[in-house]
Amino acid sequence: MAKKSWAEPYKIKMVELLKMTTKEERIAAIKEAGYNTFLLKSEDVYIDLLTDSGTSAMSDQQWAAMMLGDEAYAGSKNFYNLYDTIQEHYGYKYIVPTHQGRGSEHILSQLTIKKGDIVPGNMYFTTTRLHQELAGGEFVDVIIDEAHDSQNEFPFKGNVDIKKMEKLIKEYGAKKIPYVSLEANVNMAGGQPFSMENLKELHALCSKHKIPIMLDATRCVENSYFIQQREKGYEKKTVKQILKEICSYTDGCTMSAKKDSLVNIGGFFACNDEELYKKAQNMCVVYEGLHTYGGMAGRDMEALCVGIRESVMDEHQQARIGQTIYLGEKLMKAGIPIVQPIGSHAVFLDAKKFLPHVDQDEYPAQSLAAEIYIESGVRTMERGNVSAGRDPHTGKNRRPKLELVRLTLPRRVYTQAHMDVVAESVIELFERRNSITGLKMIYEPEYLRFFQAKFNKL
Ligand code: PM9
Repeated sequence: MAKKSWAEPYKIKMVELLKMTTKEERIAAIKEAGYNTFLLKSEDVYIDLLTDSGTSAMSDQQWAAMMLGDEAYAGSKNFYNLYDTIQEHYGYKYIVPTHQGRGSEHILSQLTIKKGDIVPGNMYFTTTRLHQELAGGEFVDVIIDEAHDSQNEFPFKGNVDIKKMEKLIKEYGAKKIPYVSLEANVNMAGGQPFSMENLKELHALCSKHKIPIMLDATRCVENSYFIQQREKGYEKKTVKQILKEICSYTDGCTMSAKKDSLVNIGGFFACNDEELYKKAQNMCVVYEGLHTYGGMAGRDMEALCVGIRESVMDEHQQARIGQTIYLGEKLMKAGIPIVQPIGSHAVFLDAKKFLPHVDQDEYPAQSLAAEIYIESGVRTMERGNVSAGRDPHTGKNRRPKLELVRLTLPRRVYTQAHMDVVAESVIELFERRNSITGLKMIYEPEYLRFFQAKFNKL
């Protein structure tokens, strides 16, 4: 049977004009930016696939909600609405708003991790691991091995390897493990989900050893959609039901609402433990803002309430992930090496396979992202050796197995025609890949170097 087409469950009411640049202008712009796409000016970008973070198009309902902002310093009605909305959709008892995801990671890490602790997780995320390390912990990767292989087609590459977890508990003891850091739709693995079955197994193991599971819920709605599509027994459940079930097997979460929740800024920390909640509220007033706004304006909180409701609509996820799959399949058909299966928020190019002649310490993914920009004005993001940073013990580059360039799709922003242009540009570049050289890092900041590092062409 022929595949059934889908279309976006919305129509466009307002547009933002894009600037087209010449190749010469782009060569000058990326050189000025030290071959780091984070340092480009956005007005010099044609199609911006840097990130899906804070880049969503809000709906008319969200814009209308912005007008309902109650900008009181304390006790804004938008806060109480947000509290109820998060409880309804995510199910946690206690909620502390934060300005964005890393604000909640900071709170969680500082409150729960002691020096010498071990924090197991299903692959690292840049800001998450940094906050764990700054609090004195050491992140240990317990994701299944399949996740480190870009060509492995296992449908739940975000799963935790339960054997690795058991071994870790045996080796260090449960007391040294403040929590398991469980990310939904694992970003650095290519936007790969965990299964409900795996989560239930992890929950059983962690309950036995009294180790909390703290969910990185940033893209958990997208993970829920994949469970609906791929896991037996969930075909008839709604995304909303699946999301709530996931959260019920966890003890709390950190959240960057800038992704799933369709807002340009915001986040929250949530948990079921009253003592932890009270401490988190107190940390919030030191680093984020009062515990009834946490760095968000009242209007931001109101737009977030609507965004959460829209994010769990099945048809929204079908279109959102459908667009990613559309782009991914186009690239695959042309023989471009991408991470399999195609993830939710992005298509990831395998830079090791795209540029096999460039050594990993010459940053193939960074170089490829710069070349894509030069070729087409499309901005993408490096997710490889630069993002992984240095091993704190040896000081050497971590050289992760996955050396990727992320073509990240903002939600509800670009059309299928934009995706066609992106695919054609990458395909053209692939044809002249042998002419692409590596890079030398000439400036390296201490933390999260990928944001601000600068490079020269080799
Ligand atoms: N993710 C992304 O582009 C923002 C820039 S890169 C740090 O993918 C997860 C899974 C994320 C994430 C941000 C954060 C931090 C936590 N977990 O950016 O602080 O993907 O809101 O969230 C980015 P904030």
